Amino acid sequence: ETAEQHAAFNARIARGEKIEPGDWMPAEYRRQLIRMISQHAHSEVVGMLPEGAWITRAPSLKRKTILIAKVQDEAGHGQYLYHAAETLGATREEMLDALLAGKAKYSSIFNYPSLTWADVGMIGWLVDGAAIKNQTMLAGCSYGPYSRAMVRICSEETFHHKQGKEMIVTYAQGTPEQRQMAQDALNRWWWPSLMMLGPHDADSPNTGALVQWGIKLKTNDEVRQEFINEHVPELLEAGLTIPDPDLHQDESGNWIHGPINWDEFWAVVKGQQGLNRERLGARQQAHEEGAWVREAMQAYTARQMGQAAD
Ligand code: FAQ
Repeated sequence: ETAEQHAAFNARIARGEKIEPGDWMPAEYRRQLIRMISQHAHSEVVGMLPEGAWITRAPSLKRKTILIAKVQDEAGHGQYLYHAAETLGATREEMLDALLAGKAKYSSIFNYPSLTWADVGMIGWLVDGAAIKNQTMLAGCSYGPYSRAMVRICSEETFHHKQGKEMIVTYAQGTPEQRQMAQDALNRWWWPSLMMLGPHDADSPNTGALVQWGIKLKTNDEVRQEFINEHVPELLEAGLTIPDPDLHQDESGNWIHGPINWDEFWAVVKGQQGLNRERLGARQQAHEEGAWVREAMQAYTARQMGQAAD
């Protein structure tokens, strides 16, 4: 890598140009993108598990069809993202191996259990809400395939967000048991949703390089502030109590949260706390049970190629 190549690359970023798969890019830009996009893909796929667990127990046919569509969307998001990472030279096999071996990260949020039906609504409202804030920003990122995947994913997640909010607002105005269920779900998902947007900027080793290269257009704390400012008034309006005694609005209108338990965050990321083992076990089982599909596809491709050669 020469200084001239770096200068030309930085100039492209500064002009707001998209970097495309065949273009020259610094090895570190490629490495950072593969890291982020593959983690993101794994998150979408593992993210099917907490909600998928409730498909058979949905309270009505309407809610069940919505949930099936949502979980299926997450699988599709995983597909776009694995493809985006493949454009950078990562293979599907090495990414999946890294996930199943417990070497790859996926979002901390999916190591929390979904204990009641209200969790499905709360995941839609808060987790998709946080994901949309982060991904609307990433839709403007400098790497073309990732930014375009984000545009489509965000529009689908806007539907996920709305169905979750509609569900929770309905329960928050329902029977005392429903109100309690919605509040309990908020109590358990509020802090993990704040953590999901990553460590504070001062403790975020990757943010500097990512911002410099136009991969992240905002820092973790900036995105978290946007998420809080949008969601706090809506949750309060729904009649729910946010489980943070220190939460207050400052003079500029920002909602300021109390201290986040980062020890819990890191324990969950490292699999020392939460459902990491169960999540990876479920993925391992799905991978093994899908072996016949992969074999059938390979046999089909081999036969097609054989016919083409005839
Ligand atoms: N969980 O230096 P930073 C979704 C790691 S999709 C686990 O700040 P960065 C859709 C980080 O990897 C949700 N690990 O990192 C859905 C790094 O470790 P490394 C996923 C985390 O990359 C909804 C270390 O900490 N979205 O929810 C987490 O600059 C509903 C230091 O951190 C994406 O992946 C975490 N939460 O910023 C599906 C979006 N946070 O790799 C189903 C793309 C940080 O150096 C149902 N990713 N770490 O070993 C990003 O925007 C960024 O990667 C951040 C982290 C913002 C997540």
